[in-house]
Amino acid sequence: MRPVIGITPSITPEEDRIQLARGYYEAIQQAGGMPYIMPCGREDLLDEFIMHIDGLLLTGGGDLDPQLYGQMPHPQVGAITPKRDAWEIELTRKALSKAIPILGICRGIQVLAVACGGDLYQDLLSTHPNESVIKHMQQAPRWYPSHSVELTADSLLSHIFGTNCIKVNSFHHQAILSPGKDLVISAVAPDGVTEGVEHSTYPFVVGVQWHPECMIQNSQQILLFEALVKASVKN
Ligand SMILES: [Mn+2]
Repeated sequence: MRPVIGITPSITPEEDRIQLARGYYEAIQQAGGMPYIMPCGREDLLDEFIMHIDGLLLTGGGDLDPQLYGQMPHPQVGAITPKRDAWEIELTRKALSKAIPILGICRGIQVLAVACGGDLYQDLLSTHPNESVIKHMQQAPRWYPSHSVELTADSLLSHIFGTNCIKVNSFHHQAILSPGKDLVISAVAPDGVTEGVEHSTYPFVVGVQWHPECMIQNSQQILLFEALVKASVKN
């Protein structure tokens, strides 16, 4: 049986629809997993939701409410979705407490950090201390790798990719400021912006700031999904 990978969809600002880019569930299928799209639903059912999944994929989307990490909103913060924020953070904490393998993508790495008590730069161009930040909101096609990322030697990410330097796409105006308890930064852009984290004790809890699901046709990025699925196989 394929391991069941829970996937969190986006919720529209009007909160009347959920939506999910095809790339996420196609990547999970291609990697050998069974995608299970989890509605952003009742928090009192979270314990039951958790029982149905072997792994968790936190997807991209809009900005988190900065109040969740103790900041007032910067003018550059986009539309926020409080119901998704609350549900996804609680889901992440419960998954962590059960050592369920997690892959967080883009917003997902930020959810992971905030769930672990970390915080974010609300807008890289306005608030990052490095004045020469590179372009992290690329205007090239979504599959195109627009900047390099250095992976920490001997990190989980470096083992997954089999190298210490990869090229990735980039669609974010925020990034991790401090990763939170037990999350370690393991991937960094040339300007010092955090692009990847992993948990120091759980076997597979990984976040990436890029969008690997847009790159699986042309690159090694399917390896990330295969690593999640492999970690989610029940022994
Ligand atoms: Mn980037």
